[in-house]
Amino acid sequence: MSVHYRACNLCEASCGLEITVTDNVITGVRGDAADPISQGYVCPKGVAMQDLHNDPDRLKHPMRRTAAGWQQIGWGQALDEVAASLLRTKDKYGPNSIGFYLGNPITHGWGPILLIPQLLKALGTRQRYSAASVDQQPQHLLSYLLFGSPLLFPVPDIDRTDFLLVVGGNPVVSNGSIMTAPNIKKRLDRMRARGGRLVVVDPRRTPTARIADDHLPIRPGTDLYLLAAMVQVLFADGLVRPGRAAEYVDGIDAIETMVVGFTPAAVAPITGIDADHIRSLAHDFAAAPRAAIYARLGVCQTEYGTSAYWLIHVLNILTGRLDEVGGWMFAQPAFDLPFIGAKTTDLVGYDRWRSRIGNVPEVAAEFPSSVLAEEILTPGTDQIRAMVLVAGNPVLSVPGGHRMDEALADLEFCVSIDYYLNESNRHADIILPPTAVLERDEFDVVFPAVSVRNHVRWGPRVLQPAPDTKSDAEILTEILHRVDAAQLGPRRARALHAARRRFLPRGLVDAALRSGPWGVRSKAKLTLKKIKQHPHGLDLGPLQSVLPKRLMTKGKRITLNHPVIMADWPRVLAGFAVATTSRSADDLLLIGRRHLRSNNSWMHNSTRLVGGTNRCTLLMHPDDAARRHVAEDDMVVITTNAGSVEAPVEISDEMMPGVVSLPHGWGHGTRAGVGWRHAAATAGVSVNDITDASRFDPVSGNAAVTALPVAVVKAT
Ligand SMILES: Nc1nc2c(c(=O)[nH]1)N[C@H]1C(S)=C(S)[C@@H](COP(=O)(O)OP(=O)(O)OC[C@H]3O[C@@H](n4cnc5c(=O)[nH]c(N)nc54)[C@H](O)[C@@H]3O)O[C@H]1N2
Ligand SMILES: Nc1nc2c(c(=O)[nH]1)N[C@H]1C(S)=C(S)[C@@H](COP(=O)(O)OP(=O)(O)OC[C@H]3O[C@@H](n4cnc5c(=O)[nH]c(N)nc54)[C@H](O)[C@@H]3O)O[C@H]1N2
Ligand code: SF4
Ligand SMILES: [Mo]
Repeated sequence: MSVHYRACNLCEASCGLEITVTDNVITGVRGDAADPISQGYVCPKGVAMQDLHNDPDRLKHPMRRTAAGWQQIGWGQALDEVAASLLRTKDKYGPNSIGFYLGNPITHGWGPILLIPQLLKALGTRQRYSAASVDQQPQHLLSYLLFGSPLLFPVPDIDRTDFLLVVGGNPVVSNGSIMTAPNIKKRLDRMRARGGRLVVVDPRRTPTARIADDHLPIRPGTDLYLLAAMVQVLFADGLVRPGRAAEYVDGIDAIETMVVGFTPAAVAPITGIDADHIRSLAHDFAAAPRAAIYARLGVCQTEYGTSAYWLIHVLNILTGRLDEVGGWMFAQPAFDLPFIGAKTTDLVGYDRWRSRIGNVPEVAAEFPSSVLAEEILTPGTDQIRAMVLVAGNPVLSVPGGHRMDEALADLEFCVSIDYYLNESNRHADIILPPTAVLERDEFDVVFPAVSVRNHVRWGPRVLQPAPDTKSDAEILTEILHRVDAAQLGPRRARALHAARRRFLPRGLVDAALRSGPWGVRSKAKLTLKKIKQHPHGLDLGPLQSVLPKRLMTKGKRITLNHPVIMADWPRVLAGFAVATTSRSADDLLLIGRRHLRSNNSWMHNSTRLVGGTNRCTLLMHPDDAARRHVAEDDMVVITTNAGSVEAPVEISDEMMPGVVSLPHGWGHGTRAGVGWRHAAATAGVSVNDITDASRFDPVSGNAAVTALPVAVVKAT
């Protein structure tokens, strides 16, 4: 038996794990008590990581789709065919006929993060799509507009704050997002134990709301108005005190006139939160010695995601929280992704080009996934004819699932790098399965950049991979090599290939660490070798003030009244003018939810995670159920302008009346030919079969999957 220490990479919390292995089989997983950041915490998914490694449905060999079904083929042949097909498409239709869809797990692997930009560049395509545009695209855009890098995110300094306002996030269940804070519940409990206050704004009384001092149920899709009213109160009541930020933030005064009409009295009937409560919330927030507002999906996944999330920054800045202890701070990662990403890729920018369908601006070199299906299906110049799917499942994850199905089936060529045969890559021509997480060395290049405490860890391989398997990094390197050989000639390609194999990802990470903020010229003197000597990871201490030095904007200044927001504001005002205050009892708004034992669409093959309370049900308030004569577990038909699905009802007063909730990532049994057998045998439907792909924030392109109008009737 051997014992290994390794961070979990299933979610952003990145908990340290202690993994015991006998004969190359995992025999136990628990939290690593010596991990300085997670201190022994582990959630059920971390424990279930062994199921992934033991799963008989996991793909281990390249596969090719033939008329007679899937056929196992060798790596050499598979990689040759992939490169040749991509190059053939490029020759025939031009570089923009090749599309990439990058799924959420790419952020959890150093291979994809460091190599995909190179493959995109080698193929010369701008057709880049990812899960980010169903998730956090407003946050990338605002980080670029305000701080100069789409990867430079402030996080709440929760270990030192006295007041945390959470808007549209459920970190006790999601374990935190764009905020790496393992064992968040304990951190929040500690905050409350030292006299701090937790306030949650959410249409549902979530597990996070349940431990809060104050839960404000809000009508979905109206956070923008609540936040604008809080800003209005700050100006009206003389509470604007930006502190040190006044030295490098421009445009604060201009905001007063923007929010002048958003009085608490005007927004109360729209949001469902009464005016006095809004006013006292603004006052309490401003008065707290240390405070931060944090927001996630409930704010981003709306038609006003960018302007709404901008108000999160505005509130933090106007009350002097930016870059202050206990406030809205920046991590300083040893591998400085916000800086390196800004300097070495084309991510820094906005609206440099637009999508062919919908004319939507690129954000950090990406188009919205909501238009991907139409980009594939609509004839014309730059129509996508080949797709590269990496660690993604857009059929279940992107609005308009049926149309995505049609689109992927219509391609001339599709390759997927994934170790499951999922709802999306069942349409692929070739699937290249990488080794799973514990079979590869790993260094987290992403999440220390959004950590609530600075840290760094090395993740050594825990299990020996089966012979003749490849990691994501090796697969991408091999495809690149073949593309280079065809485009640059064998000699240059060989030289590049040799350099990449020597340097990527390990050498690059070591070089970045040495020259980085904690590198050889700093007191920490970090190198990869030194980090490897600390199997539990290295604590680099609490967050430090870094502004204005760390800003990557021109002149290191923040333009708070940014022209992009000013240009969107007339739309915001127009929406406010027609925002409905009167609603019929038949109207319902649909929101999503996550379960502690879920992981988007892809851990439903683990028997220990699925079942019990982790089911695909429609949560509904008792009054709404009674009005529809619906009882617990009755099947109901849920209908939107895009279609209908059926699910059993779960009645609970944790829902706000008029709001229902259906989780995403389910419905594996509704499509033929998926490879995860337990998942396919599990009941459920895909909410993205009824979400509306035409509903997105036009500024960032982020899908508006929350606050979706639905009708619910008892199934006959
Ligand atoms: N309606 C609605 N839709 C949503 C959301 C919502 O709240 N509501 N949430 C959105 C959000 S936030 C996200 S992030 C997306 C997620 O959307 P996606 O990223 O498209 O989907 P996932 O379910 O994460 O699927 C991940 C795939 O990656 C594979 N995989 C896992 N690990 C690895 C690896 O190391 N290497 C490789 N090559 N493959 C791997 C898995 O087998 C799986 O097939 O869904 C979005 N869709
Ligand atoms: N267990 C588990 N953890 C996960 C994941 C998972 O699938 N399962 N997925 C990971 C991923 S990819 C991500 S992006 C993160 C997401 O992290 P979070 O954003 O914390 O996750 P959600 O549970 O989607 O939280 C969104 C909250 O917004 C609320 N909400 C919906 N609409 C509105 C609205 O209009 N206004 C307001 N104020 N609130 C609203 C919902 O009720 C929900 O509680 O979680 C990550 N962690
Ligand atoms: S919270 Fe769970 S899934 Fe997330 S990193 Fe920790 S153990 Fe893994
Ligand atoms: Mo996400």
